[in-house]
Amino acid sequence: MLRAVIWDVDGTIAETERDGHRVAFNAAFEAHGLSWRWDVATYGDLLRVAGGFERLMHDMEERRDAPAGATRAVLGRSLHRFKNEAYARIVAEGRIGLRPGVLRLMDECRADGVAQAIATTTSRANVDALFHGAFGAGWSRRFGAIVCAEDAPAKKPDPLAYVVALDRLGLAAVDVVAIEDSPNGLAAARAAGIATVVTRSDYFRDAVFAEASAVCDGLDSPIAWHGGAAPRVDLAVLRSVLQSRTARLGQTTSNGASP
Ligand code: XBP
Ligand code: MG
Repeated sequence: MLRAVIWDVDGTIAETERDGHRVAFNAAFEAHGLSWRWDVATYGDLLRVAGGFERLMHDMEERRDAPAGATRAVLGRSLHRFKNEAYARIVAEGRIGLRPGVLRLMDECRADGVAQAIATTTSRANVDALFHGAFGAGWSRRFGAIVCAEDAPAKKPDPLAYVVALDRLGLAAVDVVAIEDSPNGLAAARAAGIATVVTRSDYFRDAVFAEASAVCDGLDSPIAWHGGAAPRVDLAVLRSVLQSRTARLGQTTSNGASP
């Protein structure tokens, strides 16, 4: 039985990467007197590495003009801090909106008593900046658990963020659906045993999501899953996706009943 939806943030709730984090990283490079710039395609490749700081350190490994050793880590911290401040300004200016269908599905969950949680590799401050603009000052009341980088330092594809979210919700994986946009996010949710609906984000239009329970181009777009299809993703779709997966795996739900 569907008891909770666990949301990824970047790419899933909002298209934050290309015009948010990427632009903010470039502003950080410029402010530090560095000629480095990440164009749209380069940043897409770098998204293989989850976590902005980790992404930066990975990129510096390839650069001959990057400092080495402890100096590199200090520069990385400074750039990442600046990037997050710049990102907060970008979202505060209202330049990054919610993806279509997100608010509708969140409101459906709320109206139907389905809990919601966040499982993201980004920081609490970045989530706060984005959600404050999108949902208002009381945004955190929407969620039964909010798991950010500080709560789950092992980044996706590690399942930790999802494991912590399940623990805080007090729910078993079999009663939950995750919504993700990226291969790393899908791998994390699947490693935690959670059925996952992928809503492709701009950077992952062509990625392969073989482990997903269902894949769509957005929550307001058509979706098909084992045993069903619908013109958009609503709560009935999430319930059906979960039910079909549970039945196929021969699992029982947390109250012991067959689905
Ligand atoms: C997306 C990420 C994040 C952001 C940048 O994670 O990998 O690292 O790109 O944020 P998710 P930080 O889709 O799981 O939310 O710089 O704070 O890491
Ligand atoms: Mg994501």
